[in-house]
Formats: sequence, C-alpha cells, structure tokens
Amino acid sequence: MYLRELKMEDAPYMLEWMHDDTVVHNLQKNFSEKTLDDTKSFIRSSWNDTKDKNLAIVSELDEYMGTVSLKYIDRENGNAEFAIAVRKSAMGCGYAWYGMKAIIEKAFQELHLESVYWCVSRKNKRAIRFYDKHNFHEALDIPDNIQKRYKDARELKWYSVLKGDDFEHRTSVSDCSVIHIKTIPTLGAGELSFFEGQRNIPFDIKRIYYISKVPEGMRRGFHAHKELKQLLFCPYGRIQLVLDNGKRREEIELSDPSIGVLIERPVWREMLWLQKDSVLCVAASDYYKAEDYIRDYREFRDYVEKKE
Ligand code: T46
Repeated sequence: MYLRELKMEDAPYMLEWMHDDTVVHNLQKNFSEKTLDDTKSFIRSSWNDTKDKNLAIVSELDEYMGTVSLKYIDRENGNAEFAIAVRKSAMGCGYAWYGMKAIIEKAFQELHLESVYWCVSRKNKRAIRFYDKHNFHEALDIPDNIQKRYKDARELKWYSVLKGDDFEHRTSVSDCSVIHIKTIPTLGAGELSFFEGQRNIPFDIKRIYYISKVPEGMRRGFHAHKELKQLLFCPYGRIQLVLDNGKRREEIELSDPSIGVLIERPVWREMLWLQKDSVLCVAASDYYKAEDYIRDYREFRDYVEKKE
C-alpha cells in the first residue's frame, strides 16, 4: 500500500464510500447527495490545492482504498487538520493506519508543521476505538480558533500529534507501551507479523505462551509481575486489557494482530474476553516463576509505592 495523488479513475470508488451508510454514519459532513461529477471536481481541484492536501491510499494494484487529507494547512502557525475516509472493503486491513501515519509524516517532514489535530463525534465508536487502539489520548488544548470551525457540532473528541511524537511506540497512561508489530501483507493471502527479541522488543524471549478456548465475557489475570517483561498481543479475536500502575487505570482493546502491548514494569492486569475463542499470545522475558506474581491488589499497591 502507498499514498499517491488522486486520479480521475478513483472517482467511482470515492463515490462508493460516500454512499455507504456504514462508512459515513457519524461523520461530520453529509456525503449522501454527492454525485460522480462532485467527486471528479474534488479530484481535479486537489491537484493545485495549497491549503489542503488530499491523497489516495492505494493497494499494491493501485486501487483507490480511501482518501487521507491535511486540511486548513496553516504554515504560519505550523498546524493542519487531519482527515480520513476509507472504503468499507479497506476497513480492518491496515489501510487507515498506514494512510494516517504516512500523511502525518508528510506534515512534519515535507511541510515542516509542528502539530496535526483532528476531531470525531463521540458517537463515532468505530473511529474512537481505532484511535484508542493506537493509543491517542484526548487533546484538551486545541485553540479556540480551530474549535470554532465546529461550533455547531456537538460532543466532539479532539486529538493531536506533535512533531517528534513516536507513532510506533507510544506510552500509555499506565506506563505500558502500545507498539506496532511489523506486518507484511500478501496480496489476497493474509498477512504475516513478526518481532525479534532485543531488536523489536527490549528483551530476549525466554518463553512464549498463549491463552485460547476462553468463553466470551470471561475475565483472567488479576495480578502483576515484579520483574517479568512481556509483550501481549491478540492474533485472533477481541480482548480488552485493563492496565493499572497503582495510580492510573486504563483499558486497551486488542483486536489487531499488528498491535502489541509491552509491559516492562509492575502493572496490575486484567483481561476480558470480548469475543469467544479470541487468542491472547504473550512473549515473556523469563521462565515461569510463581514467586514473581503479586496476586493481591493491596499488596501490589504497597509494592509499587515502596518501589518509588
Ligand atoms: C500474565 C497474563 C497475561 C505455567 O505453569 N506456566 C506459564 O508459563 C504460565 C503463563 C502459567 N502457568 C500456570 C500457572 C497457573 O497454574 O498456568 C496456570 C494459569 O495461569 P494464570 O492463572 O496466571 O493465567 P492468567 O491468564 O490469569 O495470566 C497469564 C499469565 O500467568 C500472566 O503471566 O501476565 O496471562
């Protein structure tokens, strides 16, 4: 997959998502009245636009999968607004994440901006789940002159990325890291993800274990580790992780084989199976040692307090 200029032949595919209620539901703009001519004139104007940058996310076969944009590019104040729309067939295949990373990289490296922001309706659960999954947190410092563009919209959640933020490796509020596991798609034949000890994760892997055949709604975990470091990932299904460092507690949903959560400190963890038969895989830095577990929450709080 890659980004390129929009082409006239993208127009019917663009119209497809505009008229697909599962895609446009909860977007700020109403696309239902758009025609093929509208999409063509949007594509044509994108070629000379300096205020907005609209690019196509395309497959290896150069098929349009969606549009990513930097809008209201403000060179003076060094910011722009990010926007994205992908076809239904591109959802869950990594196109949105790829497109987002690629255009934000352009914002910082080619346009030399300092920040990129965007907002979604709080009702847009799919988008919020996507941004949560990639560990973006709500931004509370969006300037008024930007927010006022959306003065008629209700219940918005704002996000921002600053130049220098590490996309592949973001620290969560409970001191864990959400990492992107290298993933290679094979045309029509799925994808392959991999990581290597000491190269992609900061420890040698001494043990791999996985938890399977768990009924929906079941909870496991309820413990912390004193020394053990682990990478948790979900190659199949949907699992919610609750992570708690003794001060802050957060929920992270694992549902994408290319996302992993790296736990390198004593963090209380609980796992909730949101979908039957989801598989939780863990790469661990040490052999199984029962004495490394803290299974009492109060004891865990005392332990982290003393460690500080
Ligand atoms: C963790 C979360 C994410 C072994 O004998 N060897 C092993 O390598 C492991 C992982 C477990 N066991 C035994 C210990 C228990 O008798 O397997 C039994 C079930 O383990 P537990 O109740 O700890 O399972 P979970 O799902 O609550 O927690 C597991 C890991 O134990 C833990 O390290 O971080 O997954």
